[in-house]
Amino acid sequence: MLTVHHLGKSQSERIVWLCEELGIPYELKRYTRDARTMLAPAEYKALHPAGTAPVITDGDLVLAESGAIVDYIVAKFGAGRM
Ligand SMILES: N[C@@H](CCC(=O)N[C@@H](CS)C(=O)NCC(=O)O)C(=O)O
Repeated sequence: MLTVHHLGKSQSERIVWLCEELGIPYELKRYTRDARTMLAPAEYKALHPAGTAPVITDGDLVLAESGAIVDYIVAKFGAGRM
């Protein structure tokens, strides 16, 4: 199952939008920024060495960088629609 690790107020909004537009099955896991520092929680930073949002997981795959994530999702789930 594709999981979108969604950090509020970040570029991961793009990935949620793409999944909704394609109508694909995915799990949304939400993470909240620290209310004072606005930084991502340590749990989020630990997902990928880049420590940035967005991140997706799909089986054993852990992928960062929004452009790479868009390419991956469109290639796997786009069915030639884009
Ligand atoms: N080039 C990266 C940039 C990712 C990036 O800088 N994300 C920001 C949020 S928009 C981030 O995670 N910053 C660290 C933080 O907010 O704690 C991408 O497109 O995915």
